Amino acid sequence: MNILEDLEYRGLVYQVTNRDELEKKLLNERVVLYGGFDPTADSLHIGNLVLILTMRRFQLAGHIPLALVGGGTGLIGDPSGRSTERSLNSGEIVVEWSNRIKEQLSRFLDFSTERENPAEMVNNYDWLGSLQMIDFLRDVGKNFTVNYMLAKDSVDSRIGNGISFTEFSYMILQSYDFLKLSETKNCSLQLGGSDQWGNITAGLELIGKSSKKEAFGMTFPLITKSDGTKFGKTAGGSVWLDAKKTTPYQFYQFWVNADDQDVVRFLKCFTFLTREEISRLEEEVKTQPEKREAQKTLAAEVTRLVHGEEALQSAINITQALFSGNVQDLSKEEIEEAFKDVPSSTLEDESIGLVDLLVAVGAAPSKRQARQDVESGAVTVNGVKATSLDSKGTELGRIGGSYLIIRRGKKNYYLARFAD
Ligand code: 629
Repeated sequence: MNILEDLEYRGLVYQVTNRDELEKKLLNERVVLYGGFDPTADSLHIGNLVLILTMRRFQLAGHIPLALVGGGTGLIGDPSGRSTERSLNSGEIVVEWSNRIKEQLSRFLDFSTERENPAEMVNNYDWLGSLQMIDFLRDVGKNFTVNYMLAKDSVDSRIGNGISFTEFSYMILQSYDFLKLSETKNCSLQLGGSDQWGNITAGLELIGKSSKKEAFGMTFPLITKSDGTKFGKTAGGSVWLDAKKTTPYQFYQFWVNADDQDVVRFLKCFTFLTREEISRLEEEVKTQPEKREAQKTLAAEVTRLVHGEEALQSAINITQALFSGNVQDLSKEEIEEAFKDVPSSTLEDESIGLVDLLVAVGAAPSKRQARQDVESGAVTVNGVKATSLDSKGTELGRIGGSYLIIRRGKKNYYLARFAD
């Protein structure tokens, strides 16, 4: 199966210019393609992952991906897909975030110059940062009519709320990037999510007018969830690729919780499993959904890709310990990883009694409620059901040397840490 057919099978082709021409080119040549990432945060998140993995698919098929970090465009702000103006970040922040994003991107593509098609990293600050205003308006701006720009969705949808001249100009900068990469790196294809279609086609327009180079654009659909909630968000916020912001355990949990309605679609676009493996898992969802084999496979594959084998094993280990209640076996690091976003408090008094402890960690709003919860058998401490109202902190044991894991009901966890 050729790369374009594979992407179509995976549901990764939404819009594409000149599909059949592009297919021929991809079959006959090593194509240089690019996708861009603006440093709008200190980490990439799973919303960026489809683009990264799609670029990797192209590299595996023999083509050359250029990962563009928007050190220049990150100073301006893409209005695409947003209903309000962004606030500007300082130059120092954008440089710092660009560096972190470069580091993250470097893990997903192969930059080794040993191979025939090494990936390459570029930063558009390198050419946008030194642009001269008069030159820019004469040489680049003249190729766009305001009429054309106003008709773009990213601008049109903001006419009501307002859009600054800064964000209005963004599409010209992204277009200029495409032209630059076409001229300097022989890049002939830009990829992005469907929110990028306007910027990508503006670039094709500019290339068409200022050079005679052949160029294509392609988008994938933005990932949706069948229940209508926004993909990539959890109660704790975005799902980040940085293990310090979203721990591998949290990351694994995000995927393991995928709905039966969504899991096959996610397997197709977030893993490198073959059609056969995906069909088999699809069958499992139909015949034995309670086993959640497709979800477990999805979670394992994506967690391994992003965090590596060791972090995956520890995420699985934590998942099993919490499921079986054998939390005593967890290490200090695993507790910190598992409970990063659960309410936690540091206690000074080691001899605090259970009832006060439950109030102190926020597991109960009052002592009365705390007593009632213990008496009804709703509370476990370190995996063991609490029975005695007057157990002391010293008698409850410690995990990893300093932690008490408190659970109220099935799912409410609290963490108490004794000061050392
Ligand atoms: C300069 C900047 C370019 C080409 C692209 C860009 C970035 C682009 C953008 N992309 C999103 C981002 O940076 O804003 N203007 O977070 C994001 N992208 C991945 C997908 C996307 C898109 O990184 O394209 O559609 C999310 O799925 O929103 O010369």
